[in-house]
Amino acid sequence: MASPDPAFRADVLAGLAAPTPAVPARWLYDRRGSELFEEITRLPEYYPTRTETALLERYSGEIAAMLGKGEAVVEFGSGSSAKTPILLRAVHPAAYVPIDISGDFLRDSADALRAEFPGLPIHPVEADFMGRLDLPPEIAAAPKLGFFPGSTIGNLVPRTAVDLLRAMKETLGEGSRLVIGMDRTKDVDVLLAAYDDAAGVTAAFNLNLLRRINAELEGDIPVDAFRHRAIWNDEMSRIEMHLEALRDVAFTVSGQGFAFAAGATIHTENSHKYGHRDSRLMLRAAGWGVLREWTDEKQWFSIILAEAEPPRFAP
Ligand code: AVJ
Repeated sequence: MASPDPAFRADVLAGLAAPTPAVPARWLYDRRGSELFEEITRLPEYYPTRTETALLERYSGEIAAMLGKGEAVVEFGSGSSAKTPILLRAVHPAAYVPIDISGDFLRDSADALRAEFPGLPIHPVEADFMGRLDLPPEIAAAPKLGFFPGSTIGNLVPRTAVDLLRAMKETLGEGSRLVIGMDRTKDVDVLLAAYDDAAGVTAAFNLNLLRRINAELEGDIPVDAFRHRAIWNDEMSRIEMHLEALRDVAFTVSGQGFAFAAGATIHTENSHKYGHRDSRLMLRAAGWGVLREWTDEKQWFSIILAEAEPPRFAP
């Protein structure tokens, strides 16, 4: 068994005891969780991945045409992204810098890209990109293009999203550009289906958190006493994933006792959805000016090209 991660334990124990029980979404993505998420991206109901991929295939030439030569592409949370090659083929960058907190993921995806793009210098950075970080000295002189696809920004509440966007600006520097994917507000039925699919893959993804707690934190949570719920929170403009107790249930995690009444929930993930003006406002709040936005026919997803604005006097 994997040795217990103290941060995981601290988040789970504090989160389950909180007045509104919640566990940070990043703990959903262990090996099994990441596999299940990959499966989610192929579901008929889950439109974001295929919509964004189609947008990149269609418009990465236009994106490239708006950039200079010799860009260093810096990808935040590169994971096992299939979208990266689409951008790299169009942009012909001078270097590629994948940043990820998981060294294993990082090395695997860097190896795959080295095979596909021989001659492209790749400088992986194993780091948490939530704060400002130092880029490899090899790309110091190159203009920077940040890449943050997948609507990953949607996981964060706006306050944290703005912190992250500002940190990205500090990492990349003034005058840099950013290509970011953001999921749009849309018909609630479409959203709910995407986060509560008929095959039950999203349910398995959510419930996997309880299995992970049991396995890694000496828990005895009866997993079958919980069910997956996807809720549209209109006030916050987000889909919320919860685990809802089906009956009164008591359990322990790392020796600490918890009780949930039937109907009580553990909040496990947010997926914020942004309107056209919402995304611009959030980017501007972090110092990014929008240069252009591309969306699909249904306006379900958008790809935005932004530029890090210099500090300036304004009325
Ligand atoms: C990885 C955060 C982009 O919010 O759509 C998908 C995660 N959770 N189905 C999203 C997710 C359940 C996904 N992101």
